[in-house]
Amino acid sequence: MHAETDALLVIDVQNDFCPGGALAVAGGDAVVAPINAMMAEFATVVLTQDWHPADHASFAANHPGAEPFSVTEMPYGAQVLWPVHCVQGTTGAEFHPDLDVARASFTVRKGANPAIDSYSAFFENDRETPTGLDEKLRARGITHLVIAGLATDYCVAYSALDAARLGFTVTVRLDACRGIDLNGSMADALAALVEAGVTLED
Ligand code: VGL
Ligand code: ZN
Repeated sequence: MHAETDALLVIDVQNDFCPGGALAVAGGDAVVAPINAMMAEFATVVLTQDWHPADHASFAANHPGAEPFSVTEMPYGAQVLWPVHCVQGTTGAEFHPDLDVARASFTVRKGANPAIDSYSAFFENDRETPTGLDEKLRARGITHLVIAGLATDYCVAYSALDAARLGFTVTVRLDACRGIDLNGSMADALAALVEAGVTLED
């Protein structure tokens, strides 16, 4: 069992990021078994859920002429335009059916503001609008986070970098993560995590 001050943060283990989903990550469903096993070791387990309205600005379909996986400039910086995914209330937005959601202390939904994407569990992509997760973890006395889920180079990495910036010690369990790897994003993310002092384990 981990210390009471440790929490497991499970990022976006949703149907649309698993094989057959709208933004499938190769081997995405392979994270479910190791994450379920890890859950038993933590008193605090937090799930995140990518939760977009259909008119979300991160969807290529909402930018006439734009191809999925192209990059556009938003007021808050560069934004990849994704295939439509994790639309609120759809099957694609649901957690993988084998994920042991009953073990969760609570769930953080993110990406609901149509004008701004939210990769991180802590902040929207402007890096300043908080989701409330920081306060909730502090209220429970959490100081260390173990992070796993999808996708390594987007929502897992952004969450881990923000957690480190907020003063948590952070471990990313790469064996329980899978990535998208768009234009070198995996190598960039791993380098940024190391630079931020995040421990990488597999
Ligand atoms: C994610 C792209 C778009 C993720 C979410 O969970 O990593 N990636 N929305
Ligand atoms: Zn998304």
